[in-house]
Amino acid sequence: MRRKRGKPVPSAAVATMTTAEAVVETLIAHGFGTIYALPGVQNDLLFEALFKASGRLRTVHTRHEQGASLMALGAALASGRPQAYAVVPGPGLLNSATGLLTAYSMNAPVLGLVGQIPHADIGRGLGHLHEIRDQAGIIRRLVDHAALIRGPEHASRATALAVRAMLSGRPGPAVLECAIDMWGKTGVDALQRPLPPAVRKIDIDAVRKAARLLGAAKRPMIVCGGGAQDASAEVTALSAMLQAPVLAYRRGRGVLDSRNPFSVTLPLGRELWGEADVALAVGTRLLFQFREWGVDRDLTIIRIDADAEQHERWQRAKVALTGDAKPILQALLAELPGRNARRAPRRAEMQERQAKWRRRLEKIAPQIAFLEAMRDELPEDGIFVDEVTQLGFAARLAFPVYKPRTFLSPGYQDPLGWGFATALGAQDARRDVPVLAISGDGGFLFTACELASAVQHRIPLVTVVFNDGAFGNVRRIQQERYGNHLIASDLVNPDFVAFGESFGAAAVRVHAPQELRHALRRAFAERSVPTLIEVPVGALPSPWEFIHMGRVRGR
Ligand SMILES: Cc1ncc(C[n+]2csc(CCOP(=O)(O)OP(=O)(O)O)c2C)c(N)n1
Ligand SMILES: [Mg+2]
Repeated sequence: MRRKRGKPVPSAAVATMTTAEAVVETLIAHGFGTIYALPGVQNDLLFEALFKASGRLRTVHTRHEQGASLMALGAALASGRPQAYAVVPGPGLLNSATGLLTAYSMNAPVLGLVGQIPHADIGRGLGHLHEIRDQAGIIRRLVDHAALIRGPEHASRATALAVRAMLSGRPGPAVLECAIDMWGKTGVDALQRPLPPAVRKIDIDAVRKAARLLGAAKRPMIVCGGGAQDASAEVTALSAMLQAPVLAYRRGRGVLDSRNPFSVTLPLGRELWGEADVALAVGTRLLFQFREWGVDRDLTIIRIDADAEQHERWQRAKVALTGDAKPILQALLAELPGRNARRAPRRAEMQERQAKWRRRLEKIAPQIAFLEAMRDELPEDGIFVDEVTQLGFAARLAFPVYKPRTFLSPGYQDPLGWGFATALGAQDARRDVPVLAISGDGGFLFTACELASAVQHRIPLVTVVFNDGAFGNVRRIQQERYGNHLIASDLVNPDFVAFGESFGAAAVRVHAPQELRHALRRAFAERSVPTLIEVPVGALPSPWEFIHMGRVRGR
């Protein structure tokens, strides 16, 4: 008799399995191919299980737990698949917290396996190694789904439930805790097959209403966030049908190819927001729009979001569709043709307006010249990972992105150090395409210890460090707003070339965009070891006037 999908599968082999082995087998059954991890005594038996399964599940160890969680995040973002990491409790968990927090803000499916003190002593405050008060409580503040593995019979199902939770509704990270004396216990009764994620039925009446509103709109516009990354074809078709510009700033870049003149980023996007009569928001918080640009009665907002609660934040949308963007947009595309007004082509207008903003962005020409060199050398499907640095701010505005999931920019967390470590995970998960990370001298050293992991695990990431000898962004603010009261913003740096070479990476220093071009060409052709390229720069012109531009509606 065939078992129904989702039912536990008992087998004779599981009887001798440990809790750890059940977790590992369940991860493998869910398609996990790698775990990013840093060992310690609480998890010794988990690593013993990973050792035995090493032909089927790779363990990539890092030098700091922040590296482990960020690498898992980068792998999840680049592959579009859930990824896992494992760390010890207490400091291990806290060291990994930036990655978890960023995964939460980016709705990325990252599973943390976190050790615990002896099961019976949890909560007793006895002072076990790495004990932390109310670890479960701390975890519950960081993720929506968390569980303590209570015994071998619970391990496989707990793992499957965590993976399902990560992929249901608004995706996001999850954590499983397991005590030092629980990993090795036997008594597994069955392995849990993957449980299908919860899928919402599409509200077809709401889709028809959205189609009517969009079809009648005079100046429709689409705004994409990270939730639109898997709906590129649909957004592209809808943009053409409606002659609607598609705005993406960070997480939504690449959904509509930048070579399409309807693909816009911030300054032009804000201008178009001020003119739009109907806006379709796809998987975005609409943060700039609500917080800075304004809304009014002349603008009808239609939202598609995986999270029903998102519709209630700021103000309720006229039409609120909850679920995955792709099938909802497919339904919308099917409903629209009969309702769509005849539309004059806007291509020439969009080309002209793009050209006007390109000229205005010449204010940040030094950054743009470096971005052009990087874009020209990075293949079309190569992945660019930004960072909170001058070149990162410019990239969010002006780096052309051709494909979904090829521009990784953290959401609202913007944690320094994310770039290098996250890019390592992206490059590890997507060995088939080159990955390019950029950092400032400040951000790079947050996670630079992972150069050792890059060399050890042969991850051929190319990293460009723009070195201005400062927390440049902070320094500029101190100069411009606080009467040049410079404090805690100057940096004494290592020799980055010697630093990179000492790890066994290829390292080079270049000064001009043209030199950067050649260095990148060599690095992408070689790809046998990680490459570090240092670019010494002076103070760069401020991009902020193109980012925080103020209200355009609802004055
Ligand atoms: C974890 C974290 N701590 C502090 C900050 C605040 N911060 C934002 S930009 C910045 C300076 C960045 O310096 P650098 O990486 O050298 O880039 P630059 O601005 O010089 O190009 C700081 C300290 C942050 N974003 N993240
Ligand atoms: Mg700097």
